[in-house]
Amino acid sequence: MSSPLRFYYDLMSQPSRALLIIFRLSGMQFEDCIVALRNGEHLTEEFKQNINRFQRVPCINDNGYKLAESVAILRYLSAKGKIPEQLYPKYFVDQARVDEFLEWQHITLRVTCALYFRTIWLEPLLTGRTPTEAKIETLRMHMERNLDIIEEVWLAKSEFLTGPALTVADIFAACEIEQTRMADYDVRIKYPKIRAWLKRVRHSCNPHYDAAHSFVYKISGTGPQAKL
Ligand SMILES: N[C@@H](CCC(=O)N[C@@H](CS)C(=O)NCC(=O)O)C(=O)O
Repeated sequence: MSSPLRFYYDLMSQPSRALLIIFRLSGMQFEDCIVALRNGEHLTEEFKQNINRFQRVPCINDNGYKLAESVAILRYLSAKGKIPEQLYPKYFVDQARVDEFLEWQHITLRVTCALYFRTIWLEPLLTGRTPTEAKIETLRMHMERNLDIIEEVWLAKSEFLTGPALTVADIFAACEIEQTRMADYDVRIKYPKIRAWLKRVRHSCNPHYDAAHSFVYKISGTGPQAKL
């Protein structure tokens, strides 16, 4: 007998939130397996042996089949018919456009937003050391190089990143950008198109978007409605 898909995640993790929102929008059945990264629950030998050999989240266990990497998980579940094609197109041309974004974002938007968050919020918490102003400035510049590309290239001609409607590309990107709120970065100040697009993404994904970002809102002290 098959058991429901187990989904391991932490709401502090950007790709975890993206998959959670996608799963909820897809109406998928799954078992919530929350992993508290802050308590090092992923660092145990048991987690490594039985859940994810890379000791990261998100990851899944689909009736004994273990898989890590958010984009691989998305493609696997799409191939199984679990993700609606409005979110991840089946037609190869449209799918390639979404894939283009997913491949682009990993080493650009994700790396630089995550590094900004880690250095300004997470590392001081873990080590007690705060980064220098010069370091913050360099990280901000690197991150903004990619935010510029979102504003000027991806959002140049369309309401959403890869066309006129929401896809998983928007959800992955929004979750990365929302993470920077916790490092007191407000993307809305410099980027009017990103600001309007984030509102559209949130609106298209709610109530799941706000639920997935509950910790981000709480820690940053800035709800989605916060004024500049
Ligand atoms: N490329 C992976 C990234 C996974 C990842 O970096 N997960 C982080 C949380 S966002 C994690 O589990 N970190 C735990 C650690 O590094 O100890 C994906 O897209 O799933």
